[in-house]
Amino acid sequence: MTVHAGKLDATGMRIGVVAGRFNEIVTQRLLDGAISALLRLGADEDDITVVWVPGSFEIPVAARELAEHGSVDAVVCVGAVIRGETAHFDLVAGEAARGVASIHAITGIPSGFGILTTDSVEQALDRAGGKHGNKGAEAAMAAVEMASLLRSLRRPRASTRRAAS
Ligand code: INI
Repeated sequence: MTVHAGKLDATGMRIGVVAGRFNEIVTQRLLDGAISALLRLGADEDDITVVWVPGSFEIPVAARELAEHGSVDAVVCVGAVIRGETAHFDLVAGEAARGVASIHAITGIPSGFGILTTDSVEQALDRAGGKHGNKGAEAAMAAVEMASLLRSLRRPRASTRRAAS
């Protein structure tokens, strides 16, 4: 039996982090959480690229560009979509989620999803370093684990290597 699992080890990884400026009081905290987590997992500060975009709707465009042309092992997306009185919330949240989810399918680079969708700023702050943790940090950890897993899945099997030598 062969079991694969990614490691929470970002040593030597290049990571892109895309942050939406809309609701910046929340997203700056998500970004800080993501960067702290990456450094804690062994990433070098010089290997982290941060990209700011206007809002969550624009996050997938920049994340895809980084994944395709930025020589990164993973991307982490952080944003905050907070419900207002119009359908804008659903449109922005839906497009952001769909766009981020499609990045791996299109580019083969994993993407961590740290875009909050909440009813209030308070709920968002609770999840941006408050009582419910930091979803930016969680997204960064998931991205590192997936990048590590994909490395493992793409490595030729030991038996294949033996046969070839
Ligand atoms: N962008 C967000 O990231 N969060 C929001 O809550 C939000 N709301 O509520 O409107 C939001 N809108 C901006 C959107 O992401 C685009 O930047 C804008 O529509 C321009 O394309």
